[in-house]
Amino acid sequence: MANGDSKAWFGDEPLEQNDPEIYNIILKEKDRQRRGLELIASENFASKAVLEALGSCLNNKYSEGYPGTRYYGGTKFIDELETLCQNRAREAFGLTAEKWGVNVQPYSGSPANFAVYTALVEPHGRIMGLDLPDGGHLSHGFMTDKRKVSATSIFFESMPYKVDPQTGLIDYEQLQVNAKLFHPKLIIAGISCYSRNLDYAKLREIADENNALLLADMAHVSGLVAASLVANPFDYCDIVTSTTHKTLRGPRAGIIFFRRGVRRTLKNGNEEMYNLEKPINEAVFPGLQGGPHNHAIAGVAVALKQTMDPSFKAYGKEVIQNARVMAKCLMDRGYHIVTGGTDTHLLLLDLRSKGLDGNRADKVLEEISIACNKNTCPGDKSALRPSGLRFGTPALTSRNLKAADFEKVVDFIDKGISIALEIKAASGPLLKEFIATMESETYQKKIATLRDEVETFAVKFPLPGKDVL
Ligand code: DSN
Repeated sequence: MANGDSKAWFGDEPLEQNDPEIYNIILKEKDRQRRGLELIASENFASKAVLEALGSCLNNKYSEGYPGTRYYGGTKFIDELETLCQNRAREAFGLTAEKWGVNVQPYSGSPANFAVYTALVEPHGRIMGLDLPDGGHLSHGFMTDKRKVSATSIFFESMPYKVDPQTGLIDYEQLQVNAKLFHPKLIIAGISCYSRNLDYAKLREIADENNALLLADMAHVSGLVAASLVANPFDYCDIVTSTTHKTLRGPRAGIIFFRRGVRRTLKNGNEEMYNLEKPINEAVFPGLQGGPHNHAIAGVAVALKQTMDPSFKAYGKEVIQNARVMAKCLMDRGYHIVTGGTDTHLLLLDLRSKGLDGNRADKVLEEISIACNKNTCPGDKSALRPSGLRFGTPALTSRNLKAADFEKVVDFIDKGISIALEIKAASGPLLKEFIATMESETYQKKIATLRDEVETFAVKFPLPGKDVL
């Protein structure tokens, strides 16, 4: 705040003057996003309209409770906002209020999942999700033989299911056998790194055999579900959670859909009704959260409206096509893609056949301004020594890169991996030795030349929302 400027006390100074340190960090990050190629499968660029909603006065308002039943005054417009967001959420996924309720208050995907477990599974009750090294998500109950890593595995008993190490495809048969022994209360159909459609019908069958609930965590693919381009979890699942910032292209937030009405008809002819709404709403608030983030809810509502525009379906189609182009181009260059391709926005490159690993490849790609993440591949023994790289196309497709541009992106990746292989051959066996060699003058020169090429290419594609800080 400027000395002696009484106006500053009212918070009217722009960020640039009020806090140049933070302002400059934001500018540097924005420049990094502009110059680089963002291939992290869970990231995207939210639109200007979403960013404006996020930066609005809605940030200021507390509104603990739900529309019509708040614990604070002044919530007339917040009620209007949250109700509109709920209705748009149902509309975006083709759902009716008769069959589906929705909670738009979760702060993000992990809290949304934890709220569902808290609501529906008793403490130390049993759940089954895809194991993290096999492409599942931390919040689905990850633990190792040494440590319960995710709080989900501390407060609930988690038995994972796996992919077949040969094909990389989910081993539904083994899950079916294990479920009969483990008797889970809840089965989770969700992924963080699995490039194929989930077989929700099979998962429903397994859940029914065990009288278990079926939760889909569609975080990665929710935009593609809204665009009707991948398998639809709503056809089979009791509960569906999602983040809103991945393929959905909204702000960072979470959402929970839950079924209403008749669950099933019992043998005696009576109908069993779903009882999900009250426990889930109470688990979110007051169970786990306080006031909803109303600026985020506004951003979610804006993003949901955008998904209903025909242009969003076109965007989703390109996201998938671009991922397929990347997978094909990489395979044409002799790389191994787990499962042999993709049905979605992401692909998993297994570097074992090239004699490289995710840690080393990821380090060099970051140096050449390509952001992706190291990832375990089927059969990997440790999440700390992953063999692969996960790539996703939602962010760059939002920057309007087309199929031919993704061929160029693969060319950059291939060149980066070649440099990583050279560095590996010239360095000792430890990662720190690899990094020391990478930082030597010889390799820094090569890296700088390639980084210039990547950045010259990337800046040709404007960032959505570029006018918002
Ligand atoms: N971190 C996200 C991902 O990369 O899949 C999920 O939370």
